[in-house]
Amino acid sequence: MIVRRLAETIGTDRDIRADNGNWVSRRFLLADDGMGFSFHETTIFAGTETYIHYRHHLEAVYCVGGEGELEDLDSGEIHPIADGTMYALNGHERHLLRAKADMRMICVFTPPLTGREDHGPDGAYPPAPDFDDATTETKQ
Ligand code: 9YT
Repeated sequence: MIVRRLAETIGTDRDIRADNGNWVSRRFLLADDGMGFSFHETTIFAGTETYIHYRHHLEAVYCVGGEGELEDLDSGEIHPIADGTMYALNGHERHLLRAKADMRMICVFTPPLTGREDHGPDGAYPPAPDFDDATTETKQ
């Protein structure tokens, strides 16, 4: 069994701040925990806009605080985000996250992040080389 508390992750290598200052993410579970997914609490800071495109991962996100919007750049749809909203990127959608108030997001990735990733200039993480799963197929 694994038990971790948010306070214990602060200041460790599981506590990641984006280079652009838009978000901070605490990675409770990573690939080497052996769960088959990774599990994060990410805060997207008020007033920021972040471009994201996870070419190699599927992600589900559940907002538990704050307010903002999600723009699906593939469909053009804009979705309000607030406490109680879940979205799942089941099609590697390119998207923008805009926060009006700090948004607390609980996130799950498959394949799991290893912990070394930062968003590249293309808004994606690199592929997970050791994870053999059809869901990792890329969309360029
Ligand atoms: C909201 C969102 O997409 N969070 C992703 C996780 C975070 N960017 C991280 O831990 O790198």
